[in-house]
Amino acid sequence: MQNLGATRSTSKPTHLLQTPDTFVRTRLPGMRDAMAIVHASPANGARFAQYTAEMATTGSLDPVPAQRFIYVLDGAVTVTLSATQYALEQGGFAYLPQGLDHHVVASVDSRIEVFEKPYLALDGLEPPAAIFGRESDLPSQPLMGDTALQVRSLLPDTMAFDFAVNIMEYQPGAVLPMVEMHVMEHGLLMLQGGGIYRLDESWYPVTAGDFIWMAPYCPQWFGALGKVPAKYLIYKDWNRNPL
Ligand code: UGY
Ligand code: MN
Repeated sequence: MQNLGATRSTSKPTHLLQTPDTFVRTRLPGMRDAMAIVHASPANGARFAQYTAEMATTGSLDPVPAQRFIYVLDGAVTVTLSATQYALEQGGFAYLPQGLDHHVVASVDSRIEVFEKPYLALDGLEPPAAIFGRESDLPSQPLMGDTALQVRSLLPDTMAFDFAVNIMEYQPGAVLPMVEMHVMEHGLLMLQGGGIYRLDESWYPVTAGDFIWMAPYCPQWFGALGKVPAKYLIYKDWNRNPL
């Protein structure tokens, strides 16, 4: 049917909902045979960058002057650090510290979620080293005692990290136990299922493939709907002085 100009996507000062029908691809410096859908960046008020990189087989990403976290959505990539290669498949992830020379190369046609943020050093703390892992190898914890809402932290919970990337999984009908309002900002990609996201004074139906950015202090709440668990990948800045 002809496009009639309707979409669930919306851009507000406190939040952004970006649905796949509005995705526009762009090339970024250091990308070969790959395109980016940039979801969040300083252009919309975020203090980090988040994009989905769609990579053809042998397509690659060069390092950027920031920390980088990647999560494999589909396909498989190899991360090369000087002499060592790390293979990541769906659900695999890597934390790559700022200044670490590395290359990300797609072994097959792949989609990866990329987060980039300038590192905020803390006096007396060694910056973190590179980390490679797999979502399925990590334990999950119930959120505030609710076993129907499980949180998996992909990065260690230490002050050396100035951001976190977590996976939150809600059984159908599970809800965030409170409306949150906090200093941290979020970048969120719906991986599976769906539900209703409250952002500020609006309630949005959301589903797998949608992206949400939440500014600091944006009131937020989620309730899972449907027959499969709802699952999202969520970034937040933290562990640093708010001044
Ligand atoms: O970590 C968080 O702040 C998380 N509970 N927020 C959210 O799911 N919107
Ligand atoms: Mn939150």
